[in-house]
Amino acid sequence: MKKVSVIDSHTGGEPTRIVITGGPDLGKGTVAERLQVFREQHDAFRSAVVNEPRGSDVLVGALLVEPADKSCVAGVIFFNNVGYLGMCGHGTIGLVVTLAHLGRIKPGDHRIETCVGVVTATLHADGSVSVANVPSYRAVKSATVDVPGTGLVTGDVAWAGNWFFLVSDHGCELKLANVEALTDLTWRIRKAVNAQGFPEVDHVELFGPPQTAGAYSRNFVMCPGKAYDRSPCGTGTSAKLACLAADGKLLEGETWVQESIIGTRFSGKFRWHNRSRGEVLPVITGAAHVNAESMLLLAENDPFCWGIR
Ligand code: PYC
Repeated sequence: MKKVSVIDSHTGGEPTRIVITGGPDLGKGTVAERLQVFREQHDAFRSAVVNEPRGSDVLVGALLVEPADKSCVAGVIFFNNVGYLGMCGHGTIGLVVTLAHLGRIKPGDHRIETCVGVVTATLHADGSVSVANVPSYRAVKSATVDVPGTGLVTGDVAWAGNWFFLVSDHGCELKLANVEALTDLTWRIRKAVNAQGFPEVDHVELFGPPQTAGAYSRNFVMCPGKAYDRSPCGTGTSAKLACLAADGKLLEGETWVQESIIGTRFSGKFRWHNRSRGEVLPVITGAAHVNAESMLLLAENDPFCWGIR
């Protein structure tokens, strides 16, 4: 029987399960190199942690690893029901709150090595967390794709630690009662985008008017495993900032308040990283709450030990 200790948290309603002990040995190297070993040799472990019957499609997992960059407090590999994430904003906020819960960090700045680069997280005295994400940019403005059952849909393609297709002109109301229709639409958009030359796009993000005072916009974010993000999505909000910056609709240092489909919020700002290349450094702020400390038991005689896959 293998034992795996995990701490669960949620960030604006979106869950993160962090593997504290009992994870696979991924050898030495950078977090990006260890991701390769995880993916090629231990993918069943990913499924065991996040998939049913221990987890659910919405759960994002995070494996703590030794950082190769010794200026970092931790290395982390994020994963979900179908694979691996480059970066995860809500998950990084959950990680920082979890490390504070364990007494491993105090308020202040903490560098974290991810698969796509080092991010800096600031744990504030009030428990909220800001994450300075990897350089982010819009790769394509106004790409039009033909979506079966819908017709032409136009959106921007942006990188912010994951690849996003961002759509404002979709004609749907972004409310929880529409989740099934929104899931269906974004899933068809994702397929169409990937079939028409943007194979790297893993998340589709719809935008609409906010429903609470003080927010600037509401979003619905479809993740690669067909679960929608309950939070406003840290990398998705970073992608939005990159597009707003590229359009001159948000200036360096100005605040953007992004509301999720369930009404939770992140605030975001950016500073230019390389203006001529359109690259920004987004900073996303939100809060997370630890809600479980558990021991997962992996017994080989359990037919679903490695998850339902
Ligand atoms: O917050 O970046 C994020 C994220 C990605 C997928 C789910 N959440």
